[in-house]
Amino acid sequence: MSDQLYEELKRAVMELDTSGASAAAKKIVEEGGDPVAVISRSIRPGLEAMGEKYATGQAFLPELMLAAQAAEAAVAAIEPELLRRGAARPANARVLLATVKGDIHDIGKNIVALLLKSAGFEVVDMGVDKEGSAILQKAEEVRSDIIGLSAVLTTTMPRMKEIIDVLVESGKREKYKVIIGGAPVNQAFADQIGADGYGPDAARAVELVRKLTA
Ligand code: B1M
Repeated sequence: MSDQLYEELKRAVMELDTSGASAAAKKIVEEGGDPVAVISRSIRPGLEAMGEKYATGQAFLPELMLAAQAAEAAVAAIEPELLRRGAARPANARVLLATVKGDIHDIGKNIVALLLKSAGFEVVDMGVDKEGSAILQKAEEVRSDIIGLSAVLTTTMPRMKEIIDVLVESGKREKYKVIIGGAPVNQAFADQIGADGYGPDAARAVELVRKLTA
């Protein structure tokens, strides 16, 4: 697999080219490329570069939205291959995922959901902008083993701590493993708020879930 196709996909995301991004992603997997590398080598760097342009005033919100659409089209193009790879594996634990209240970023969380499913886990994805109380209610309802929280804004990181605090106060902390992720989150923050783990990217989030449910 040539590096050129990964570059082409990254460029398509940065050029807000939805059909080009979809076509490049599809081509990579058709030519035997690793769908996980599509995320780490093309989609994430492409969006990060757009975020940098946004932060420095070289791109504006509409462009971010279009880049997100191009990224989503690329993810959709690799989804069948990712799920096919995991199809033979049985589900061995249930993971509840949500982006916390005040945050509508979901591309990273959706990739985590996809990779978890591909690894054989059952995923209940609540979506974005979710209140802690709703997340905890859902965890009870679906009897999840893991609660996975995503936050991409620095301003929404404190919602993660609030959720863990409620678990502690209600005597339910031992019932669930709580994992966190998202660009501004790190291991030190996970330790500080008492999370059971932190996933720097989707592939390592899957490893973490495997370890916690072994
Ligand atoms: Co927004 N945005 N955005 N945005 N956006 C960022 C996050 C920002 C860093 C851009 C910048 O300024 N450089 C900045 C935040 C600054 C800060 O927090 N200090 C920002 C801002 C400011 C905003 C708005 C406030 C802009 C505005 O309205 N003025 C607004 C906020 C809306 C809200 O949430 N309330 C906003 C809106 C948007 C869009 C809607 C346009 C769009 C989101 C579309 C969508 O998600 N459907 C968007 C986008 C696309 C971005 C950037 C460019 C890309 C985010 C992304 O998808 N990355 C982002 C810049 C950046 O990240 N550098 C930016 C790719 C994705 C694959 O990576 O999400 O990190 P990531 O996920 C990774 C890992 O983190 C990990 O695995 C994933 C895959 O490897 N991971 C987990 C994620 N969740 C996990 C959970 C786990 C484990 C691992 O366990 C449960």
